[in-house]
Amino acid sequence: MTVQEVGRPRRRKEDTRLLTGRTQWTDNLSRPGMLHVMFLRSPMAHARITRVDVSGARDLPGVVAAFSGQDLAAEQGSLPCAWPVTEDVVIPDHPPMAVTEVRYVGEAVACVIATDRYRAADALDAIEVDYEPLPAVLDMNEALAPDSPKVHEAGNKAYSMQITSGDIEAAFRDAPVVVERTFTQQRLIPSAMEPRAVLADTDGESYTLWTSSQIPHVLRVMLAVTTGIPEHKIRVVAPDVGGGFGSKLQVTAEEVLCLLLARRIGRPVKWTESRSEGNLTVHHGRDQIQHLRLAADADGRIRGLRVELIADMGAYLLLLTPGIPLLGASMFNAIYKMDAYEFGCTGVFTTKMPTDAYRGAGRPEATFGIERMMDELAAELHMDPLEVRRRNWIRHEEFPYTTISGLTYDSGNYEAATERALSLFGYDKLRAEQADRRDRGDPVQLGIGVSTYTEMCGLAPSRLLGEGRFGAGGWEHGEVRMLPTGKVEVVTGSSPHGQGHVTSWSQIVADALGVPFEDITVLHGDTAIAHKGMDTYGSRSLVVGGIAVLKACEKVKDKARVLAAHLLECSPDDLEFEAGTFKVRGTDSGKTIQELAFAAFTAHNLPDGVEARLDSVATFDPETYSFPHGTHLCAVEVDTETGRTKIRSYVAVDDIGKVINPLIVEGQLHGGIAQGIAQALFEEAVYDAEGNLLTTTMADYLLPSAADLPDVTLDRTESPATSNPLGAKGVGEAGTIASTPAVVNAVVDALRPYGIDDVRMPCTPERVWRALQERAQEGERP
Ligand code: MCN
Repeated sequence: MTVQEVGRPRRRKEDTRLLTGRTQWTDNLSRPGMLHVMFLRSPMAHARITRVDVSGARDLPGVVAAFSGQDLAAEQGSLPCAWPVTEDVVIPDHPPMAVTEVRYVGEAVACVIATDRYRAADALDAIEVDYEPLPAVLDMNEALAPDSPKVHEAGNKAYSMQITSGDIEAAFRDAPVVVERTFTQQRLIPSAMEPRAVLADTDGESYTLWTSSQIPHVLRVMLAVTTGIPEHKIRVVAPDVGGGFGSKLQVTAEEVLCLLLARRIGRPVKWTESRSEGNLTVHHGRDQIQHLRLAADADGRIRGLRVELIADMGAYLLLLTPGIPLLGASMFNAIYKMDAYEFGCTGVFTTKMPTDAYRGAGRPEATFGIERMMDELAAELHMDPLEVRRRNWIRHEEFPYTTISGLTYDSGNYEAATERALSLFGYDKLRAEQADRRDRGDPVQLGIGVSTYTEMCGLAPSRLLGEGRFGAGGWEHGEVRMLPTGKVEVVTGSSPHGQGHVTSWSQIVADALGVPFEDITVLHGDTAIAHKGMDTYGSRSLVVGGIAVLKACEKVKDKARVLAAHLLECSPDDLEFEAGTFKVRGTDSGKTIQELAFAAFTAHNLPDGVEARLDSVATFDPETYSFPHGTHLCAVEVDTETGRTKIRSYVAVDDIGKVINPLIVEGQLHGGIAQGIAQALFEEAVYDAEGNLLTTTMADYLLPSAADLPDVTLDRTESPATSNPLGAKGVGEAGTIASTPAVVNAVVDALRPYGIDDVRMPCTPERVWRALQERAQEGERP
């Protein structure tokens, strides 16, 4: 009997190599004659460049070349923005190396190429740059004021847009309850384990770029468009990639520049960022001000929701910058029914590092907004936060359900996930303890936070992306090749960088073709091997890329059936396929798929018109997005004397439909939840009044360590997706999206008796302590 692979908690095939140092990180790669490039970066947030003199650097030992932005101006083009969200969005020119003006600290202004990176770094000191300072623009609201200094000639507004559904005026008119809050989504810095690194080489005619990227395929197209090098002359390789979390979903200045520099000097050029260089210049995430108003009836039923966002674009629009806040546009209404919804967003330029996709991209922000509002509504009505959610959520028998923002959720069961979470969490007991601590005036208060989230992932149907003015499609490509000896080679357009696709794709193929898991290899991340692809982001790889591979398997089986029928001298309809063998129904006669692969290879006896190959390709473009959901519950202890928050318990029950590999899924959730907790309690990118980033090191930018994080209790419920044949939903971002509001709701819940109804993220001990002191001065006591 063959074991079903899909659903098995297989250990990852990738890990033996990854954990024993036999990896191919970009920085490990070397090419004959390779040189190293280092960039001189602007120390000013905003300034005119009046002079750059690189001649002092050129004379230093080991230095091969040095260039200013002016030297590259004719060939460097402008970094692309592929999401012109509105007709009139302002997309400023964005030279990879600044030529006349710098607009954030860290922008490259010159570079040195030398025989090693240390000589290159030292030589940067010999470059002279004269700047004429211009005013920094840091605060989003101030940037929008008419008298604000301008980041770009066209002004500081990149775009604004509004969507309304239902009669929003009527929903708010005479509403018995209106809750209004302003939340800040602080700026975050993605911190992948592997810093960014690029190696470019050319033979004078064609180019190869090895880069720590999530998007080798998208990058190849964009490099061709940006540099004018013909697409067929560019090969992009993403070797082993040590995480990205959205930060490597980018066409970076350094990638474009390394390619151009290799062309200039005709030798391979490598750049690897230092951690502090990375904090300055990897694109940042979040950074929104959210103004929300929720109108409800006295029994807690939501009438309408108004959302007004101001989103910090930073100094330029990178690949997806303006679209990121809009990924949350259909998500603020979340799992709740309401009569009307209004969403408005203004994208603002400031003199800071541009923002772009960071795990969840737009959806964590939206989920935070609505889940915080649900708790505030509950507090206003003196109701249990779960009860107010129950009164508003879509009931399981109502699926498929088209929400007020126009998305149709295919399946879900919020009741089941919540019930399971409640029993694992011991909700009633914790509420009793909370009441007791409040009564006793315990300096350590207990807070309970709820997040009943959903999200929209699996990006995505090309048709819908087109309607949203996204610059590309959302299909994925898969290829399955039976080798002569019966082994299987899978080629995927997905580009894993920690998600374990090699393992989960092997599980899918093992079941589909009836071949052993060990007999399957998965190739990816090289445009010369995986010719087509749309890469990995938006928790899309399984529900788009995995399905493309499954579809390719189905086509391989169709071909194999024709060959089997020919060899077994029967009709294809008389064959049944089970556990890798085509059998003539009702007999013992059959052919294994491995035998058929060999028969296709020898080609001695093929039916007329059948080619000597057993392989196939498929492209999958789903009809809709993927809508995982779940209930996360968090209990915190907040020390009111020190402001310190300790997460006491955390329960996450997620519904991601059918699961391919439960072990990988657990890992995704653990990592995701850690990242969401990090936003709630730890991380923040801080700029000073002149626009200098203060959090350039890991001592200043506080990433939580394992010791700061709680044990997480995970469980699952299962509402299979109807949008793909596996019934699976995406999971890569779910934990991050769900957890931030669960934690902040818990902190606020602990502090509510002190008159506190919000703490700005990250809820550091200092912020909590200050909030308590302010309320104490106002006379608030529990
Ligand atoms: N999976 C499964 N069953 C499901 C859903 C998923 O077994 N029902 C498995 C998949 O087969 C895959 C993994 O879980 O092996 C993640 O699948 P998916 O949800 O499709 O997400 P992607 O593979 O597209 O990964 C992207 C997602 C995103 S958007 C970010 S950001 C993120 C994340 O993945 N960045 C990561 N997880 C990360 N994990 C690591 N280690 N490093 C990152 O940078």
